[in-house]
Amino acid sequence: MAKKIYITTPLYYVNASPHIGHSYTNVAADCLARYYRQKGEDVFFLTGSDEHGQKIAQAADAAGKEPQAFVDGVVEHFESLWKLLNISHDDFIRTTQQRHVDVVQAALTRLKDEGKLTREAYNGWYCTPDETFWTPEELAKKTEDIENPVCPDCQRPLEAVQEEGWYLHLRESQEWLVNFLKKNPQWVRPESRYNEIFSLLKDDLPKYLCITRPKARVKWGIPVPFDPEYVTYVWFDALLNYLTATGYLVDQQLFEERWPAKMQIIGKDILRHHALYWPIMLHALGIPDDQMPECIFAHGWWKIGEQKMSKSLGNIVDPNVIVTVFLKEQPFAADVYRYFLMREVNFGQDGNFSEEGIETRFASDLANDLGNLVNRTLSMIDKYCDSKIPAVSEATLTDADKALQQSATSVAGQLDVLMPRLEFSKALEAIMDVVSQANRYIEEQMPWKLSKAGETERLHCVLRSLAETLRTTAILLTPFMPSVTQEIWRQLGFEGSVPELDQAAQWLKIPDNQSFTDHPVLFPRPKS
Ligand code: ME8
Repeated sequence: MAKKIYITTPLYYVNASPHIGHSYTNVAADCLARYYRQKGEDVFFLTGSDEHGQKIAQAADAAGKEPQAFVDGVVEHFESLWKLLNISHDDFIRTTQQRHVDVVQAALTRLKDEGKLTREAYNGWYCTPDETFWTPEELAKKTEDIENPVCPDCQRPLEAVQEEGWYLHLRESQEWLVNFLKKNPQWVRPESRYNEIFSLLKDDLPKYLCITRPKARVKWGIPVPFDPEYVTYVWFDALLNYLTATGYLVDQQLFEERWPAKMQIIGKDILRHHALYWPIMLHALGIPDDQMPECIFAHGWWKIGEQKMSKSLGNIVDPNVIVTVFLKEQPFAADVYRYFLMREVNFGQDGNFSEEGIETRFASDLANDLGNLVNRTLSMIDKYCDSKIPAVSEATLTDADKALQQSATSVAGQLDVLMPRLEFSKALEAIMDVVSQANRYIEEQMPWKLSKAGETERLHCVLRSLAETLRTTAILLTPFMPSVTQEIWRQLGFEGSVPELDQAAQWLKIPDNQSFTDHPVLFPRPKS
């Protein structure tokens, strides 16, 4: 049985259309999934939509629609964006699907039967935009105005809640979680987020997590199977999706193939839910420590100016507009956008999003560096070698050729260190350094002079070294820009798909005299 590399993204609320923040997480997860596939691994990459809860019910109401019809409409915007951005997920889970409802209800029943749930009266506060409970004790630590408190996370007004419900013990598992985190210092990444969770655990956790909402107030949720007055709290419902998609409680063989998750990528806004509630839920469900997800990675925020971009602040940027309008002159607009997101900021840190930022990055890295290298190399082989990639003998390679070879062939090994750590920007930097080196090599070797001087053997060596650099670069860039690299592959005269990553550690692998045909410009400069 082949063990899968299981990668997840959050399930986005379908109360409104997706924005660049959502696309960021999915592009990152996609680059990771494609990297592992290109390493020959079996990957299971999951994304989806979070469709229950008060916030969705309110949005449906405002749109004058029934919740199910409303989410059915919004979810299409997410699915079409993932298509546009070439997101290669293996499954798209919707929390309203029957397969998920069944698992949530079975998990609730199991917890109840094992005495892990209690029915209690609750007195606290609720943030509907975040769908998050706050106890009076938690708020007292974080806010001065205890009469009219705002949400410590998003600063929006809280709603007082006094009702009965079903509760999962949190504090009972606190010691277990602290020990688990101590034993697994890589469990939350980056390190700053691990420290954040660890310091939260220095204080007592709330005694309980309320995992239900009374039907009298919130109808749109998964019915609690043993208590008809309640529906399931939307976060308890949504987090369980990561189990549903593995076949949990339904198909043991599938479950063993897919679970545990290798990498769960989220934004830092939902760290508490994933690094406190989620492991405690799994622990309560009897998932052993060595079957916990391997890593929760919480990335930073894209900001507009100094503000976080979010639906409620009304400063959202639509990725469809960036790709189809702002980058409309680009034949590989989605790849340009993907490159910008992954290169611009170190994954984990915040970044500022702007069209000028894309323009600058595009001009320097893609048009001037990569596009130029492909175009110059293939044009020179057209001119000097009749569009056939020249043969060379290894013995004739000079130190300069070998230096280029050495740089290009060593990047695959660097990726094996950087990609599992989600250091996307550094990985791209390492690849693009080779591209810059190759452009400098052209200036130094001056193939046009070699041609004029009739130094054919040396000319062939230089042009072949450049073509080999393109071959290697195409392989290395594939997780990030799958369409561009497939086109470079075609332009080099290859048939079929870009091969596995270990091929990027090899040199002189283009068949001698391989011919190619057209090579249109990959990154045309915008008409001003
Ligand atoms: O929280 N910058 O869904 P959501 C970067 N349904 N990433 C951002 C971002 C920004 N400005 N804004 C959003 C939910 N994101 C729950 C999740 S999971 C079981 C349930 C991304 O629609 C980032 O990944 O509010 C963040 O964690 C997620 O969108 C929140 O999406």
